[in-house]
Amino acid sequence: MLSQWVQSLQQAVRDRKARSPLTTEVPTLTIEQAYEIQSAGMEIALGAKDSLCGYKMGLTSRAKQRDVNVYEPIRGYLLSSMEIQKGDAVVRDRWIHPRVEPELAVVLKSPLGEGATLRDVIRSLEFAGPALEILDSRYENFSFSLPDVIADNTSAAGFIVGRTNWIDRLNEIGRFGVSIRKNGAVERTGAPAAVLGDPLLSVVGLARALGREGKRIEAGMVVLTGGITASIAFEKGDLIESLWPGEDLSFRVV
Ligand code: 0L1
Ligand code: MG
Repeated sequence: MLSQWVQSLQQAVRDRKARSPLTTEVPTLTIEQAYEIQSAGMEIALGAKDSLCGYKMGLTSRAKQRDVNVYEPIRGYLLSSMEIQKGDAVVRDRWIHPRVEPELAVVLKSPLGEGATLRDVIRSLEFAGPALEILDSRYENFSFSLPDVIADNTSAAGFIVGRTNWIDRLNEIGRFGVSIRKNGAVERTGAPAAVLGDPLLSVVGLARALGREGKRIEAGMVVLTGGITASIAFEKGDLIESLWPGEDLSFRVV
């Protein structure tokens, strides 16, 4: 019964054409059903030879929650096909109406799941550094309710991870400033502490949520901890720059 909604969201990705929120047709859609739709979408991608390379948390900062008027942290999956290498051009026409936001990315050296604690996350850290997430809601005008955005894999579309590793500066990471410029003008500023007060708590929440489903964050997977600021729309020709301590993570849109 849910499969038609899975197909419809996949179709929106393929056609690069936004649709109305699922809840306009299924007002009773539950959070559990929305995660089922998300998982079924992932299985289709994996069956089409893509691979799971990590997970993302979303709506973990007030700035992001206000941006889309949804006030609940959510989680989604990251596919290898979504990763863009630093320095590569970003092709606007891959997506419907893309936006970008700064995030702290984390990679663990040992798996974490059910019952994970902040101390476990700190002990397991291999990498904590700058990243950009590209979002592309499959809904018109990025307008959706909580079950809609969960079913749509939390608008996941792309991501770029930087090279700077801050694991020796864990006490400071929350206060690291990031600014995002579009075509030279500063559009957003923020700091990772905007994410739940400590973005590593986002990793704890993700590990526990996956654990409840018998899954884990595997070693080597990328975890995006959630947007620090509201996202910014971009178009062909734009230059997006994110300035972090020790690294500029930027791209030109072609
Ligand atoms: O932080 C996030 O990645 C939230 C994604 C879902 C909402 C949106 O499309 O901005
Ligand atoms: Mg995000």
